[in-house]
Amino acid sequence: MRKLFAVLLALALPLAANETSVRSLQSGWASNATPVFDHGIHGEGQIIAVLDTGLDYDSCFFAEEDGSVPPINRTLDGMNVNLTRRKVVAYDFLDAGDDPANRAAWDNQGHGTHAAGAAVGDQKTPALHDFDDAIAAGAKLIVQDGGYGPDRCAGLPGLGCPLALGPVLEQAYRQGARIHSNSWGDRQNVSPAAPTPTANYSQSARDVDAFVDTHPDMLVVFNTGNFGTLAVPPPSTLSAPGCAKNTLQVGGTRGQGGVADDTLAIYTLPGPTRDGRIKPDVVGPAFVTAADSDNDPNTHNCNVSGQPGTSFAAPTIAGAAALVRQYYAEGWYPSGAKSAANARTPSAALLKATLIAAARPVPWKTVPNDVVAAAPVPSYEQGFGFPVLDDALFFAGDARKLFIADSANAAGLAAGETTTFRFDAHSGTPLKVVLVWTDPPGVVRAVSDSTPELVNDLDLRITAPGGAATLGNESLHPGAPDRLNNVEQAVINAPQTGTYTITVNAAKLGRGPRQGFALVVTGDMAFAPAPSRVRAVRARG
Ligand SMILES: [Ca+2]
Ligand SMILES: [Ca+2]
Ligand SMILES: [Ca+2]
Ligand SMILES: [Ca+2]
Repeated sequence: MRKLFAVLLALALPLAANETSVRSLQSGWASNATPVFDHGIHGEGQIIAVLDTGLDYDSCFFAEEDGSVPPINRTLDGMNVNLTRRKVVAYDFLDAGDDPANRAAWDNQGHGTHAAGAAVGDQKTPALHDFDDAIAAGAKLIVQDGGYGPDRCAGLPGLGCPLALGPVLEQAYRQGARIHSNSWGDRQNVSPAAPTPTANYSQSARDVDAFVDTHPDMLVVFNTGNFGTLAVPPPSTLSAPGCAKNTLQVGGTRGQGGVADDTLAIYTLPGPTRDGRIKPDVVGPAFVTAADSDNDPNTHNCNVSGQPGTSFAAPTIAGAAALVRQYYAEGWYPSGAKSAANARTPSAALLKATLIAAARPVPWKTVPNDVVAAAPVPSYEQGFGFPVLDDALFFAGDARKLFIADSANAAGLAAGETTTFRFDAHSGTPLKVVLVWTDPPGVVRAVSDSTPELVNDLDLRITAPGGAATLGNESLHPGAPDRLNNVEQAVINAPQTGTYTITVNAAKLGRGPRQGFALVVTGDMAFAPAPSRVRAVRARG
């Protein structure tokens, strides 16, 4: 099958790239609706940290009214933070070679300003969406400036390699970030002749998994990296540490100059990981028009640029995650109306599960000189698809409902235990279930070693009214449970009217005593109030 329309459309509308993103991420690529913005959710109360080449902080997308310099930290234990600022609440210089007195040292390259612009860039007020504003214009920003120095291990930012990520993530966490966006990784941005990334479980991948294991409310987002030439990239070429287990790794839709979110970009790097896990997790817009640097923080510039690359898909999805986080933090769940009584602190696993539950399969992909049908999801091209937030977030009056469970490890499952949820479903709306858990860190292994990295193995199962079972990610291994991933999805596209039973079973715990998890269920259903449970799982506040 071919699809030429998207290519023509892409060439016609390149300057509207971010305007397209803020709509497609809320209501889909065929819609102009902004149902999340319409409920006053633009990222307010959320802080995203962006670890990149720095920020041109006086750009109109980030600047304070008084033009003041952001609070600067020059050591990893620095806690100079000002939460009253509208945008940049802390600026952490991580590269000892950067001197804040040197104007060019703020964003040494431009990449960081564009990434931050894709996540949280905002002219004027967040309640008003201005042209080229980000999806999370209401969110605040912590800049972690890694400088810039190209190398073959971590192309962007130029922190050098290996990089001990734990203390860097810890700094952003202590300063208040609960979403951390990264557009860099092993062997990214090397020349086409150089080796591509290898989808391996590096020390830095283990660092991320260990950090989220001990800070389970920090969502760490990474891009896949890009193929350096306009050819179909080989399998298992996405980048570490983004391919760790507890990350949300983001591939890309669109292409050079395109805005078609129903079409995968040719350069987005595919999985699976070396141990066979599904990565990326989702895809996002990988051609973004947003704030751009002029390499001088004393110019009051307001320039934008359109740039291709999964580097800009990751912060865009980090912005979408900020909207999801605000939804839970403000207590929109379960009533669909804002309620302080229902406010909760979502785990990273819950944010990831919600974004995956919101994901629509992207039907097309770009190949040299053509657009062809994409593989069905979950796939190693696009993971679970492109998040459309209104598909998961329930607002009062919506036909499609939302049910969640979010349990910390202490309230989770012991080995062999099963939790059961029952739902009375109506036909006509797909029933989708996503299970995500923050898995203990794995073992650093060489590229040639495909030993599974999964430590704790939970299994998802849906049983239909007639008794037919659907297992997590079953299309990848028909009739068998998933033994590799800490993300499992099951979808009933045409449910019957009747009672569906969802179970989560702890098939194996490599590290106990218990494993928590997040479960997200969407569909036209009602929670059946008398579930039979081996052990109840409490929703955590
Ligand atoms: Ca810098
Ligand atoms: Ca604005
Ligand atoms: Ca400037
Ligand atoms: Ca499993």
